[in-house]
Amino acid sequence: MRALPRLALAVLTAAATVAVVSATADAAAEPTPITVLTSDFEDGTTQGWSGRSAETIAHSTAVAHGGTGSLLTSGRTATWQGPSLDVLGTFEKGTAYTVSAWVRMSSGSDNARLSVERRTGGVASYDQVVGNTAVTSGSWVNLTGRYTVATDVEFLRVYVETASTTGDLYIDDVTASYVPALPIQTDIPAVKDVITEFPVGAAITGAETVTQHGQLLTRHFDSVTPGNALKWDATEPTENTFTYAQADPLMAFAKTNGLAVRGHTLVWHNQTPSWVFLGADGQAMTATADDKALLLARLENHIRNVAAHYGTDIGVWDVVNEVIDESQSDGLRRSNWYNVAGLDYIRTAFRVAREVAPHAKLYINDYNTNVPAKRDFLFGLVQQLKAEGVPIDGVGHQVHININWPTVAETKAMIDKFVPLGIDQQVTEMDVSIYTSSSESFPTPPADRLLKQAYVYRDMFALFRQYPGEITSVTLWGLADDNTWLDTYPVARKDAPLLFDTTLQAKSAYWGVADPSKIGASASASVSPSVSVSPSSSTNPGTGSCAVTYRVTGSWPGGFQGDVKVANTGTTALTSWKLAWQFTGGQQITQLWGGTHTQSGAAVTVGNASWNASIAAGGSTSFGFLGSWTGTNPVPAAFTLNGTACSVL
Ligand code: 9MR
Repeated sequence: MRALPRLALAVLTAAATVAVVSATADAAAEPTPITVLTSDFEDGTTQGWSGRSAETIAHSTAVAHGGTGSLLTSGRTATWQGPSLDVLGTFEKGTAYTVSAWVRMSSGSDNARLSVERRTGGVASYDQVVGNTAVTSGSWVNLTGRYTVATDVEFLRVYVETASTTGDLYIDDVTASYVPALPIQTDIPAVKDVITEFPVGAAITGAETVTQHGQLLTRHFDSVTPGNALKWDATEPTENTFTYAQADPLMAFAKTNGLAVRGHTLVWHNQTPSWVFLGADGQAMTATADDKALLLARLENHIRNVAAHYGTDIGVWDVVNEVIDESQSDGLRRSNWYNVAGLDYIRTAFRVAREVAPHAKLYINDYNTNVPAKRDFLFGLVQQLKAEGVPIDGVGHQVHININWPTVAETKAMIDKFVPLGIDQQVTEMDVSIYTSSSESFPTPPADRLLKQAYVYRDMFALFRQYPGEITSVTLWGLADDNTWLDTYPVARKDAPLLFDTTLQAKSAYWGVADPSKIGASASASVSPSVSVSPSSSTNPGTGSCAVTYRVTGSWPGGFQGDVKVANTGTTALTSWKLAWQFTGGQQITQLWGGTHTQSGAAVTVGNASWNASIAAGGSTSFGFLGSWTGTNPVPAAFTLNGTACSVL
């Protein structure tokens, strides 16, 4: 691997409480990162790495991922022991770092993890940057994930550990880098101001509460759902030991900023520690009376503690999550919960939640509720339980969808189905994948997919707004495309399912929600939209003065990414625009979004897309592009907008 410059980090923000982790598969899809840490072990030293305990850390030339050197850890006596590096002075609070390490066993095989230990006030927390990944002695395996320190810390170390064995392991070519965040746009409407029929929310981790992310969140959203922090594994990792280290800072942020909170989730088959399902004899529970009684007692204890801890601060609870499986003849998921306790786990969960949180709306939440078979099983279950007196207040539709699926009509049928039950409905986890199959993968979201996605958001929100009496909130499963679970599910690839892009700027999807007139009067989402509209060639009477900001946001051998902001500094609105410049280094645009382009030799002309044709006086718009270059990549010196020279910022 080529050596990367070691850059000193200017500022360490001294505070932190929660660190946030999310795996990403494709950091390369982002603009060029700034590298803050490189350990290539090519200088014969351990480059500051040490053990976490008494294990031995040594430079090695036995194997290497790149060059001739690597780092060997031997003498491990526990799986959590491994090579670790102090990053307290390197990682800045609120910045999302992509951390990458190559790992290899000396012999045998295991699963390796990339983790971070952080301490606040002397209390240690352990965050997983990359989860268990199979490693062997035969080849190097890359672990890459994203990590944001979101609260104050006095200790911060990144380390590699294993899942089961204590064999010797090598690491090499460890890097950490970040993409500088852009300021959020303050000249666009707030989603929460546009959508007045119901509150609009976003799922968050600590990373969404700091710096520009926190600003974007509070500017556009009415409510938040902690994406993982309230789940069982986070709140009761061992029996009757309750920890709120992840959730408390998020709750405090919500309170300070007047955000409502959806509590997610009290009962689920995932992210539930294995001890929950072990009987008194330490064996896996079965459907015996004793095991059932113990399981329901644990469930009751869990809900009493977690729901009581937050009291009235949580106005809605997803009491049970994903209990339907339409492939079963009775439609009920064969989870450990069901296998041991039958439907009584659902009855108990709602009864106890109502007792502890009588103010809260209690929800049954599920995905694919648009699928008729699943929808109908869910309907039947809610109907039955309500008839029994189980206090279910609402049905949560997750709405994890994609640009081609489902149709608006099927989604409407989903909502209509539950109306006769007289219960509330909420959209709880909406996102719109740009992919339509597991075999697709794009390094950069293609413009036509993003436009189609915008139409889906437009049409789905238009539908939801037709049900102001039934739909009582809509939550998106994330804030911006830099942090989405879809980057690793169903396969590792960069997805872009939300309203804001990886640099927190509004996408066409945002305009689909906030002002659909900006994305053109397309056909409905189920029909392929035209990608863009050629700019008008007529002269624009409104042309006045203009200012252009041209920025290279990423650069790599042979390629680069650019962002161009066009500001109308005149006094008259533009109704269409055409920006022209000369590339003097032989650069060639290969793909452009937010406009249409032509290039003839050095001469580039970019016209507006259909949705950003008008630029108000004092307003601005932006477009981005990918280009190729060789030799040098000089920034264009001059631009004209509709034929008039602009100032260059
Ligand atoms: O967003 C969550 C992700 O960070 C977790 O890794 C994942 C693991 O279970 O759970 C994700 O959230 C899920 C939610 O709790 C329930 N519906 C599906 C969501 C996406 O998987």
